[in-house]
Amino acid sequence: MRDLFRKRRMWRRRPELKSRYDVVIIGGGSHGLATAYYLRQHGITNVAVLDKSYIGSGAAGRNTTILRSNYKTPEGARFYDASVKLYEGLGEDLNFNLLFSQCGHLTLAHSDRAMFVMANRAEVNRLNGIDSRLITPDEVQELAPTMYVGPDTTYPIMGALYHPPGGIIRHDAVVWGFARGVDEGGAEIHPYTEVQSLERRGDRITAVNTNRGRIEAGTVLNCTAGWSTLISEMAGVPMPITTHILQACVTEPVKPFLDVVVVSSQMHVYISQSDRGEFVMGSEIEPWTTYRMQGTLNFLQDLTKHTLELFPQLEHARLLRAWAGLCDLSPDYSPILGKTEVENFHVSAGWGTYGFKAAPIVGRTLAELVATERTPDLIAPFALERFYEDDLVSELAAAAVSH
Ligand code: PYC
Repeated sequence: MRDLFRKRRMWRRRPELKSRYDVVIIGGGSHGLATAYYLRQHGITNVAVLDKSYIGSGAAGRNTTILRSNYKTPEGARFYDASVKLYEGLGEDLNFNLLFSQCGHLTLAHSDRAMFVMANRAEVNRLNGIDSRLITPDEVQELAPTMYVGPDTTYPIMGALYHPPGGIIRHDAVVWGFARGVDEGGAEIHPYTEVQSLERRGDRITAVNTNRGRIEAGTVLNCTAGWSTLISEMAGVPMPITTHILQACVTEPVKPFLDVVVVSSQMHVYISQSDRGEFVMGSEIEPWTTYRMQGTLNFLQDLTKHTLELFPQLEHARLLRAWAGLCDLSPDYSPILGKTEVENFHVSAGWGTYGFKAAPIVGRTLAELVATERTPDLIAPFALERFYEDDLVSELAAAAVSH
């Protein structure tokens, strides 16, 4: 039968799995693909990236595209700063237009307590060389002249944490750019390949069983975000993670009138305007644990109510689509990254609502870990062991939402 597909699109179709790879990466989202991409820099190319669905179908395709590094802990701020810096050069690296717009990021403060927390974050950020400062309501208005900042609102604006390098990027371009780079480098991308079990002998994973056959593996990486606990269970590595849904939605395109990312953790919203003119808006995680990615009416009601308080101009804008994604939340809201008690099974998990921002630096550091068998300093604080040693990295209250 004639092949209906061009021989080569962004990445090649790989009809069969080999019987063995040096590295098997479970999860074909931004983290898994980035890791495969950077492994090539260490000369490791006998690599398979497996995804149970299409590439970028999980958290990489369900976020609100925001990048920033204005975290609360020095460990978090340094780590995400390295990620933003990699993102700054990523379009050129991948030779792929990622539409990265460093339009700036505003976290609104509506109370004395919030002002105190923002001042604290600004200090931590600046001590780590990150451009981040507290600004007044007048400056907020200057940066977002179309936003309603009047006093007669439920949540008057007392100031904001302003983070100029923050912004938005085209999320699916990040996935496609990494995937094309992975393919060019010789690694294999296998969508629709679901991991069903892992074979473990002693302290090592020896094979990965999929719906398309059995693969022997030198190293196995779990980069599956919302499903990370299920894959880790297969390795006999329990994870202190709960899984929740996070919802977002987008309006029809309207004329450009917002050129900064606006976040309010008290109003539970983060809002930006895409290059196409759509307003992209997201909210809180839902408090219950679930894998059911179904949207709720409460979400739409609360989100649109608060968005209209800030942008009454959107009163007649129609919503085009809404979606939900899975968030794997760790107890201290920092990621769980690197080695586990199983020698050749490493994880990128526990990202909560922060995962997409971290993709390039996760890829680079995990690739280094695989190649050298040493944990890079930047990710050492995020080891799974911290929960056994009581050495937490609390990013509580540093999200765009109120967790
Ligand atoms: O923490 O920047 C953030 C974020 C964006 C969307 C959800 N969380």
